[in-house]
Amino acid sequence: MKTKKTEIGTCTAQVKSLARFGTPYRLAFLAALMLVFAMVVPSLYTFAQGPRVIQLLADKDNKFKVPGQKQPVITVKAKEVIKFRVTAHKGTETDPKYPGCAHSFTIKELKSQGWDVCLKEGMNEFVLVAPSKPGDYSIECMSKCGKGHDDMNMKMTVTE
Ligand SMILES: [Cu+2]
Repeated sequence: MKTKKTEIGTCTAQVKSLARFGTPYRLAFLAALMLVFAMVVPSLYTFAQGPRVIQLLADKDNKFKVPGQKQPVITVKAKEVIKFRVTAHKGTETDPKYPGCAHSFTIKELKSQGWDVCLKEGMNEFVLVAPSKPGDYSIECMSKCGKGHDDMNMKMTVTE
């Protein structure tokens, strides 16, 4: 009995000293865990939500339009993943170089990165990644669509 009591006593003392010793580490661990959580949760949330959707109109008067805006200008973040939902309506001409396209959605310097999309009559949905270099870009229609085609463009501002 006597030995057991002593054992328990030693054990309790050990646990106590461990707890005292462990507290700052445990706090640091908890802080680190919270930090990781704070970093992971918003990105998970964004992931679950999917990319931002931008709706546009490539109209029959051969103009790009942003619903609710006077000027067709969009602002995106560098490297942002964007889901475009573009409704296209045919102009007066169709370009044999762009068969089946009412218009095109093109940024000349970013063609190799997918920024050259054929806009078919009706709804067009596609995902693109914004360039990494901030600045102003011009989205143009390259498919000759009739009167106004040469001026068929809109601005995309890329922020950091
Ligand atoms: Cu056009």
